Amino acid sequence: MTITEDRPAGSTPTGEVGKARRRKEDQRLITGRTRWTDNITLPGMLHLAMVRSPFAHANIKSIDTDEAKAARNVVAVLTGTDLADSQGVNANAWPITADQVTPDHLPMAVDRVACAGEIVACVVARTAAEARDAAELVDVDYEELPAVLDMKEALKDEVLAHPALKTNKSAFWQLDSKEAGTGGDVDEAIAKARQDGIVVEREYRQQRLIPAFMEPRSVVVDPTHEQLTMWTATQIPHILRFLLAATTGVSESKIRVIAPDVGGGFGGKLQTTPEEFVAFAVARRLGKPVKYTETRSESLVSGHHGRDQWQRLTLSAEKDGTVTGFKVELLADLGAYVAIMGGGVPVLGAWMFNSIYKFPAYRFNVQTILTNKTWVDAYRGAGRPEATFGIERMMDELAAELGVDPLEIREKNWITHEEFPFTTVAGMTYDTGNYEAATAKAKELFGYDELRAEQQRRRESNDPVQLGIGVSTFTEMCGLAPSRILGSLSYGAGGWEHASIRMLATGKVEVVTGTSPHGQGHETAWSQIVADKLGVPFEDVEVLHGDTQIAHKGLDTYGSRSLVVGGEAVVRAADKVIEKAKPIAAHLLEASVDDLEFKEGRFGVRGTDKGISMAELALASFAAHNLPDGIEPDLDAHATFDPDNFSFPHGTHLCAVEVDTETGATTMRKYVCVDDIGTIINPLIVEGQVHGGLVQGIAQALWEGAEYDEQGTLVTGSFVDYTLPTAADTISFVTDHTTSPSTYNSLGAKGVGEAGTIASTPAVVNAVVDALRPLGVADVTMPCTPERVWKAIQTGRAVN
Ligand code: MCN
Repeated sequence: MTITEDRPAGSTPTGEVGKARRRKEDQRLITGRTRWTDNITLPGMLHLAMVRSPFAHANIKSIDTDEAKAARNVVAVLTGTDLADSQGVNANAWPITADQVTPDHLPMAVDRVACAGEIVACVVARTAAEARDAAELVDVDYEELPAVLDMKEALKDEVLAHPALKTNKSAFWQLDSKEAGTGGDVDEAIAKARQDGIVVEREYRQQRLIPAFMEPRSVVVDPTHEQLTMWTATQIPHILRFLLAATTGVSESKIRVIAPDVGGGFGGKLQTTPEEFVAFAVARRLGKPVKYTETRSESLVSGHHGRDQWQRLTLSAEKDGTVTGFKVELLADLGAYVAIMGGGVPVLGAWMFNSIYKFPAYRFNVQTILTNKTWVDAYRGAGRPEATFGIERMMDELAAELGVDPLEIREKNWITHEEFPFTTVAGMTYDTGNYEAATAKAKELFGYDELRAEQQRRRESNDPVQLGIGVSTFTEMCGLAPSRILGSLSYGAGGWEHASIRMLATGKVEVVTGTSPHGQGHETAWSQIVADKLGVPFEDVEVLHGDTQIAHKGLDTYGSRSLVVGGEAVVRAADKVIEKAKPIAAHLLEASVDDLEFKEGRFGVRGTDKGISMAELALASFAAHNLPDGIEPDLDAHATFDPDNFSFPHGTHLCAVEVDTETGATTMRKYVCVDDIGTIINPLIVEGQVHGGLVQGIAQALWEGAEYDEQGTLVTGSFVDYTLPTAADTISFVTDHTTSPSTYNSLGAKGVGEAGTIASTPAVVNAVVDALRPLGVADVTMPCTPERVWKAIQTGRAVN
């Protein structure tokens, strides 16, 4: 898409919303003029290093800390036993069923470790290097225990990840359309299709991924004042403060959590981490500030992982391709512990596997499993990429079985634009969308018919380099949000967001948001919203965030929620500012409130040229010597927004790849995506979000994957083995939009932060499989490395 500084038709008079503003935060972020957590230095600050288990499962028989304690500049060496009464319990707060089996997750293990990388001791020294060196001297005597690493093996409960729990099964969760009254009987639909229709059954693997943000996780804790202050590279300062208080007994009012500028998260900083809890406990114990910054290897092994599912999928259809039922059975590996949203992430699939389609019967269930691997939680898209992958692979398989074009099968089954609002077979009501429009635009930009013709030519000439065309449509539920719905999904989670607007005496505006950006550009987008609402210059708006002392209420940033929930809270706070300013304006203009109109930052008296600006009103309110009786000298306003529903962006992605059938190498040829995210606040930010998301989704399809050996050691423990994409690996994307405004917020916006990741993985895998179909290949296991593609060609089946 070509992005211009012009505002689109229909945007507000001051024209900020819709403008491709460069991000105001970027100057400081990319010139190093900011303080990342690791740059923070406090007087007398000590440094922490962690001693981690090399074993996937072991009893800790003894820990000898003498040599480490005697090392140069070491102040303390502490074990889980030493911190037993003060370390808290890490984030087991949100189970998905009342009977979920949940192992206690102590930040530092006491007598047993359940995965490699778990912390067993920590060293506190005057410098980070000395702490790390001394950590090598801690001698831990382990008794190795049998480890269960494969989730299908774990189901048998023969080897237990946590023997005391007596099972590896954590929770079973099901949604059945017949039971819920949202659709028919899926078993009947499948049985009928076996008689006179078609049934497609497949099993897919969603490999384990590792969120790889640019800034490693880092935490500083200062206990030297009455209030404990924690700076941490987190996405969730507010949730973290709540969980620290709830599990350590320290009052919330005595804890201040600051997320300074944070260098990316992608869901990987959406955890309360053991390291944060250990740093908190150690600082309190020693009464001194402490800092811990992880190494990249530590990040890979013990930051949480994402995805990791087996999907058994059964799709039934009539012979003309009309789907009659869809059954989804998932196994989801939680790893060794239930992370904060670990149980909830796969459950999100319940509402997403049916995607943009009007299936008449549906059943989704998931069994979550404990194994002796690193714990799993949200990674960009969380639950929705997995679901989109499953259904979009199945739609392609159905098309292939029926010998029709994959777009035709989708068109036959999707919700048409006249049918909105539409309540799906999973019980979710989508408000707006236009799948036809997005697909038509994508087809045109892609040159679909021409590429199909080229594919045909190559097939006919037995070209060793085959062309594959991959289709993926998607919708997602984002803007994590409606507290009532989230409450039914997991015990305890809410989804509102808070904003305050402070009118300063000079007419400048401070916006305090409960969202906690870590690369998404909220300072810019929120400034655009407020500039338009209050009619003040964009440059006059300052956005404050990520400090629980300043933004005392908030639920932070994840789930592409910030704009549609937090941005709308900002809108509502601005509306309140205007309402508060109105009587003051009427008083100063000697007019009746009813005769005033507010336009482009000024209250005017209808039918006259008399008016007063927001800046003048801010000063008048500050001076306070000429206010109407009973009016407070204060224009500040607060708002909390909890929407009635999620937002449902959608889109159509088309991908062309060239697969060398002699080497198995895949090369991207063309990628087109047309997303519909309702009103766009800042097209430049959105473009960046889409590009980043696409690269992550494509990387899952082609390159990334966490692998363990038989002992439970992460063999992809560095970027040498864990293949992150670089700019050189991708091509120039063609992006565009259609617009179906959301009805669940006044901006009409839908979230975008995860869209690219959700749709791109199946688009690429569908393209790879499409290239190979004439060779008898119907699946390639992700990541589709040259080796796997080559083996699939040789064997005619997906090979791990
Ligand atoms: N936006 C817009 N118009 C829309 C929708 C969004 O202009 N219709 C803008 C918003 O104003 C915001 C940005 O796009 O500046 C993303 O908005 P939103 O979709 O609300 O997503 P969040 O801000 O809540 O960000 C979370 C999302 C998630 S879940 C992951 S994972 C992710 C992502 O954002 N991680 C990121 N994008 C990331 N980008 C960076 N640089 N780093 C990460 O870690």
